Amino acid sequence: MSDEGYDHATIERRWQEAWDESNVYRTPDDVEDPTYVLGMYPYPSGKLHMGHVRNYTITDAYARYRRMRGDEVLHPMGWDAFGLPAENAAKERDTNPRDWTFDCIDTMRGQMEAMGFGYDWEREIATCTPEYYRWNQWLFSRFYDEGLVERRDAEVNWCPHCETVLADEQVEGEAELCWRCDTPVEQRELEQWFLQITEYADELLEAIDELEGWPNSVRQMQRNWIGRQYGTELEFDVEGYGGVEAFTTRVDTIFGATFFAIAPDHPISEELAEENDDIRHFIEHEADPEGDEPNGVATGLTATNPATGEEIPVYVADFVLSDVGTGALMAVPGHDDRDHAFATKHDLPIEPVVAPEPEGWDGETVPDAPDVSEEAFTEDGVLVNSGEYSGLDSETARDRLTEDIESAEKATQYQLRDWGISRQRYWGTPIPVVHCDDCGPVVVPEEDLPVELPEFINTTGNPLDAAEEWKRTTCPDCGGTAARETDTMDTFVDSSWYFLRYVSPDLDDAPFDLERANDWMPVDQYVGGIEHAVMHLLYARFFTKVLADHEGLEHREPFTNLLAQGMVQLEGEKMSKSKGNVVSPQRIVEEYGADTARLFMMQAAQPERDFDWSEEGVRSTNAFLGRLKGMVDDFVGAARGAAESASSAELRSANSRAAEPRDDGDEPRAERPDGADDAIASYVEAEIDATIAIAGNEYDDLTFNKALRETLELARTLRNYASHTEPHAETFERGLSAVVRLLAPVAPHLAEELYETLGNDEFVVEAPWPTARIDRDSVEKRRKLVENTREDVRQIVDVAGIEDPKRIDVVVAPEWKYDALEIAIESDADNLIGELMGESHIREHGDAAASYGQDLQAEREALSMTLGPDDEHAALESAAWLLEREFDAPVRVVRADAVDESVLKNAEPGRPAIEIED
Ligand code: ANZ
Ligand code: ZN
Repeated sequence: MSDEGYDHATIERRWQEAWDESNVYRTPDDVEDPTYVLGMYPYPSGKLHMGHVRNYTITDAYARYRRMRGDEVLHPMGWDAFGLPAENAAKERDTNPRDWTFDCIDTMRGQMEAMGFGYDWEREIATCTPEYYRWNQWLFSRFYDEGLVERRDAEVNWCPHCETVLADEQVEGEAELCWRCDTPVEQRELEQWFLQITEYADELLEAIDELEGWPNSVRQMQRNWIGRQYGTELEFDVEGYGGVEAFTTRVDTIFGATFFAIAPDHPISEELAEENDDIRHFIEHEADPEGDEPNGVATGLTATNPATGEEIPVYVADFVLSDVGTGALMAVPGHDDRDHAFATKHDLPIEPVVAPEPEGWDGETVPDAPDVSEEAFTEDGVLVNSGEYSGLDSETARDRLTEDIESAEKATQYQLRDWGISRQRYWGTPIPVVHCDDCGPVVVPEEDLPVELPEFINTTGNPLDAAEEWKRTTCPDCGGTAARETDTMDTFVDSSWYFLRYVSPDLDDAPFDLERANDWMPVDQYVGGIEHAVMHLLYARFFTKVLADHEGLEHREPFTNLLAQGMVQLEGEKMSKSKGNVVSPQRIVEEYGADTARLFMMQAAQPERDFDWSEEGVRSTNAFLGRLKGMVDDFVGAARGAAESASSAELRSANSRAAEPRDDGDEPRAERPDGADDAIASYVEAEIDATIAIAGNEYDDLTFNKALRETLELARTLRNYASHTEPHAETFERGLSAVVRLLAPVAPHLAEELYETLGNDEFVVEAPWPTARIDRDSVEKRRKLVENTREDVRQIVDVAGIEDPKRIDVVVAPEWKYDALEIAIESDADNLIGELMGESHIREHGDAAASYGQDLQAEREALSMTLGPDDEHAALESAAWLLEREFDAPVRVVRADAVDESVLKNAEPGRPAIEIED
């Protein structure tokens, strides 16, 4: 421990026990619509890392803040407890995933408690318990009943290392690596279970517009992921196959379609491959949909262009994807880059049929065709070489052609695919299906749920496949022999509704209490990593919509506000085990305490930003907390000593008032002692108000770093105050109490300790948030006024070369100028001066009024309201001592009526006149 540190271990343990005993974080079931604050639940890997600590400090600080503001708060925690690593760990350690997982959970729960996170542990959930996952199964069967589940053969991403199917989203980068183990992913054909999220594509897309509490980046990522496109579906006649459907967004280019292309796994390609060796070879060995170059092979067939009647060759090409559109396209090399590359390679014609719209185009003349031999022209423009359609703009041409071509219809395409949830792994929710020899796949009836996992078997393949006895069952429909489905669910199913389970974690006849969920949902503030921007958040939105449509949930979106927290880095790099640059939260907590770790993190950067871990920063945060404790201890010690010996009325009141919790709202302004200290005390009072006003605002926005900057600044002001003069006890105590409470959401243990030291006998977590006697806007105006005034004095002293000022007068502008300013801001009259002169109390100031009016007119766009003359006077008065100290001269703050007009000329609202006596 450093010299400046404090006994954090004792203090933190003490308050954790006290909170625990009083159950302060409990949210009773009968509470009405609590503020629901939620951090994305962790995978129980066994150790809390800094990313977790940051995530959960943000949610915890916000939850505590809302509590102090008087809200009921719901702040639960649980475990995303299924998943591959447990299975791998169990194999390595010769144990089973369940024991390993619960060991990890116990360790991590302990670490969370050591961090002082205030959770309602009675609502804890772990998704790997049958009590939880039975509801995954129940939801699966409800989705099935509603026609939202499908089983089909599908090409799947297969990780040969993990021996499992991966969702598209779990395949990373150009190199297509498994997100868990970085092994290159292969393709396999398997029977898979799908949840039909595409049924909700439109709503999932359109409702994004209303998610105003979400970061724009996440909203855009979801839009892109859904990828809705409007286009046209139309048929090309292929000899021997009849009309083959193609999808295009650019039917306006149809006159330039010089070949037709189908996907390698298009039914026609597969049929052709049976007889044609070249095609089979291409499909099996050459086709590479992810390759940089488009590859393909001619089929020898031709297709008829429905617009021109022309015969064009048909190719099997790997850049045509079977699950996009119809798996077939008309290729227009003149206007599409991939088609251009392909045509160049295969020596196919490249025709220009759209020209850039000429400048000042009359809407009719057909422009010259562009040269597309080297490069495609890919934008909209004006049609050329397109028969009767030449001279139309692209958009009009698309409408016309879609109408005129017989087989053409408007069509919408999505990038979004149905969600394949089958995983060939053990440690997940068994998909509640049995395969009957006679009936085929049958969903397990509700009364037979849960389908519990059998004991773990350590094998190389899927342990469920090896659990022979478990697999053998009877068909719920016909009673015949049947085998259980051995696939388990993608763990994203678990996290798609866990936020609903917290509402009623022990309920055993439904996944969640509907009435309470309707009252408590949606989550008011959700916090988690940006890596979940697409999958988790989209799936959770999907589930919420299905539950709204079929289970009576009255909310269609799960998360009102979302914060995507940035990364904790070390020397500019993400902390990660593989890079070996991990700072252990446990060590930091042991060495400096949880409060230091929390405060350092929240102070270091805005929650959304990445930031660099700094041991230096941690130490100085720790030193700050130590000094704060010293300051509170000293103050209370001195107050007690003074009260005992001298029974000073003022100090006695400081102590007795502190003994009972109070509401700052009706707190009397501290009586000021006489003399020079008077002004300083009132300045400090104003700073206390300013800090409370700003910090509260920043906490509302979750910009903890800014709230804390202000709070730490106030602590510094108090320390300076105490070293500069004998502080006015009541002011000083109010300041300390404010600092302690403003810090409480972030450094809760020390805040409890100090709040107690200050004589309170309630928990600071349940204390009222301090109230300011001024709003933030006024604070900022006041600060600006004081700053500008100090700067002006410096300038004058400098420019006039005054070495030793004898006296400084600060002259507040006359009231009529404030009125004139207000009129100038509010008026939209062209003739502002005329309007001002229409006011007799302004007009009576003659030339001065005219000249000020001209100033206002000149700056009219940039004007903003200042404080009123009385507030400006008070603000300057309370800051006068700052000037006195800086220039070592007496300072007078003077009202306009006390000086003559010549001095007043320079005094404006927000900018007092300054007179310096040399
Ligand atoms: C003709 C055309 C002309 C196209 C043109 C584009 C430009 P993007 O590119 O995102 O707008 N397409 C259709 N089905 C496809 C499939 N199964 N696999 C790969 N590509 C396919 O997507 C729409 C375009 O992608 C479609 O419009 C089609 O090419 C191609 F100057 O048709 B277009
Ligand atoms: Zn059967």
